[in-house]
Amino acid sequence: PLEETLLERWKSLAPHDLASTTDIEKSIVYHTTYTLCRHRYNVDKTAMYSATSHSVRDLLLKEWNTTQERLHVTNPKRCYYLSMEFLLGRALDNALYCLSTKKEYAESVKALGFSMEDLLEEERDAALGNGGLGRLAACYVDSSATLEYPVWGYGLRFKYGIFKQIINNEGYQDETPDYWLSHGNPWELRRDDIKYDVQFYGYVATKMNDAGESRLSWEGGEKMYAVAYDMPIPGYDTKNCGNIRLWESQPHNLFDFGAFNNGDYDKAVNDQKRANNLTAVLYPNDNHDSGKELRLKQEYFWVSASLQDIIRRFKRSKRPWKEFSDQVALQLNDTHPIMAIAELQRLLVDVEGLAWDSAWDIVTKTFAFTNHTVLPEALERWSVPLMEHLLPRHMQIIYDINLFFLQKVEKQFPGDRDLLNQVSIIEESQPQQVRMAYLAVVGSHKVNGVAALHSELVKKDLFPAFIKCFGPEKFINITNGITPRRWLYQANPALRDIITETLGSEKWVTHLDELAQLKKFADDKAFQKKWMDVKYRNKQRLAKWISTNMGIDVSPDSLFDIQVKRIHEYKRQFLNILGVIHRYRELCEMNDSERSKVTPRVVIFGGKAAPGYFVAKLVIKLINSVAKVVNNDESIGDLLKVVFIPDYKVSLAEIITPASDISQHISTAGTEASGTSNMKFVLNGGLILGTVDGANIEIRDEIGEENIFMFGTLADKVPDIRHNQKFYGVLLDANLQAVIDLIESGAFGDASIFNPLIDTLTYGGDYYLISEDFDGYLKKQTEVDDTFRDKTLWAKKSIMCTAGMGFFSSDRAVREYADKIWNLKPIPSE
Ligand code: CBF
Repeated sequence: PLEETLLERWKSLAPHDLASTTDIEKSIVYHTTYTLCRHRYNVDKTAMYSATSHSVRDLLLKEWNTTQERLHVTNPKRCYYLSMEFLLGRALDNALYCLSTKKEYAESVKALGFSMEDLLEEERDAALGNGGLGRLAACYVDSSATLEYPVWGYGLRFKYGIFKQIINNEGYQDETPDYWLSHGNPWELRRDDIKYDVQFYGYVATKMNDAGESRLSWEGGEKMYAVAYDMPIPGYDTKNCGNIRLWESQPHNLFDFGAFNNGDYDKAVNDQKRANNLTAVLYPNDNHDSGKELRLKQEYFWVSASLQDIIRRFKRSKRPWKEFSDQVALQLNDTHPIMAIAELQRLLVDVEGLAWDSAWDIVTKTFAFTNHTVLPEALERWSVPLMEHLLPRHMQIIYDINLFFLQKVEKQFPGDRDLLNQVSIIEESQPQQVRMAYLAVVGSHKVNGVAALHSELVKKDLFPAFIKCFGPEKFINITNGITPRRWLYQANPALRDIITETLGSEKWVTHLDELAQLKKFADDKAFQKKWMDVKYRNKQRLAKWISTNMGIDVSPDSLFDIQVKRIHEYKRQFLNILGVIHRYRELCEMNDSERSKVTPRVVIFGGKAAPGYFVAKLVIKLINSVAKVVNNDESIGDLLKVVFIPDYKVSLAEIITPASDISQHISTAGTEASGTSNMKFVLNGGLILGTVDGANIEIRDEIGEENIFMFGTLADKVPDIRHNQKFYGVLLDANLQAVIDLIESGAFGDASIFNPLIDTLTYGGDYYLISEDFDGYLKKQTEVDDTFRDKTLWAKKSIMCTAGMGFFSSDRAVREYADKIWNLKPIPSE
């Protein structure tokens, strides 16, 4: 460390704020010249975006540094959010809003000959995630930074994020790599000084330590470096700045000179290739475990580097090990980071020399686990032989954790063999499997679900035997939330402005409950008009996007009905498109007078299917085949249009979400843990059509059941219906049968293509209960049409929707985590 007098000198020389637009212009020109090395005759939009981002980044880094200094001095307890995915989207607009400097930057950019809107469009989405889980992590780091909680995210720096989706001429999904880093990334900082060894394979040996005791030690195998990249996360209206630390894999030996000298050029760079592969791609599965060795390697690489980094920081505090959990909280975002439990135990016992029990006490007080799904196919299990091969010492540790846990259970419930089987971390299958979620329950002090119904199902269906062992208190609910900054303030400027004008301040941006005051304006005709004008403008914006990018003209006077999310059987986009075909069939049979009474609709879909998920990809194909027929049927005109927006991502969601009249959240009851897009749509004054599932239920409770269209089987009835279907077969709803007949007639092209999809309704039972729910769905859709024709009623409902959404702020959710799980206090920046 520098001497006191030198420190003062450094402080006096610290860069100043950019006080005027001239300062901002100078800073942009500086970065164009020196960071990008571009001459003023050679500045295009991409360069200008980059220079502007570097300039904004300077402001952020200043806050980042003062935040770190503050944390260094106060040394508070910190929380680390371990998430395989952070679906951040674009950074520039968000940073400008958080720093309250968008207006000044827009003026400066204009003065330099560019437009801010154009520059914002230059930015590639940071798409390091698949769907809800990754976007939730992004909302939580935003809220943590805004609320000044000392929280860091830890993840992986994937060179290619989620693939880019292309819809080919036949209407199928194709995938191409997402080269999101090809123009550089101004929002990250590579930290060459922060790197750790991560080991794989090898064997376990017994060694003597300095005190002459024998210790197990992991030897041999392969090593890689994990190199840190930091992404500053701005808080809104605060000088606090959060951070996400992402790891990139690097080879230990960059170049094998021996091999090179022997003429084996491929071998000379072999290590480099292997290492680079490790963090190259994000697995594109949502709610599905792929069970691949590379995935396990990624998971271990990430948690090992993160824990080494966290331990290094802890050691700097010079506190004794027994205080580790007073200093550190670790949140496991779903099953992907669970190996961290075994890794922390290994680091404490094998490397730091703690006794097993002391180490385990620390581990269980430090970790907490969030479950995001009850779908069995998403709960990771790793085969014991694979684990023994890749992580031999961890496998021993897991066996020991299991043994000691089962011994305790046996003591508590003597002779209960069934219970032992039910809670064992090792599944006795061929080959044996490690049940990662069970390891998480045993190794954490709290387990939470992400919406009220889901948290009940976690207790009832996933971990019932563990309730017996640990009691119910270990299992809690924290309903998800979304950040109002990105999902209203930034995505919907027109609505933002009338809310602020009506409420008289911007307090709602950080205190979302304030929106409740809008209720008193719900019947006010003038306010309703303003409100619906905003919705109309947002629909125009989306219509323009669709026309420019897809060549399809849709009318903003129609009802915009949107379903955007990952394509998955449980989310039932299939039900939606079957409903569209039913609507088309009815339209075709109507005379002109009947047609004149119809509410015109634009049905918009968007979402990616995992590349190996055949049925989901077939749903995309069906949607596009139906769209082709319906959109080209001149007799139908604007009464029905179908649009599949390709490559759905965060930046598109920012345009799509504010434009919905209705959005669909129609999962089979009990399958969608929470959903968060439902919250985004309602926050933006969109009504929803949904099943009694996930957070839909709590949204209904907050906004009032008269403001939501709900239908469908209840979760507790689902098992019986499935059971009956097995015995008696599926009785297809008559309207549904007519729809299927139409598909099978070839009305949407070669019908045989769709056979595997139609078979999911009949062969072996209609697992997702589409037939069961079809009639209720159609009836609700009719109710939607009728209600939409009553403009005053619709406007009132729309206002009531936004007004009731205070609870769903991620600020509330993060506070709950901090209070109920992390025991964390904010560290004020001023
Ligand atoms: O909790 C966040 C989201 O996570 C998922 O996307 C997931 O990946 N398991 C769930 O499917 C969503 O219901 C949930 O909102």
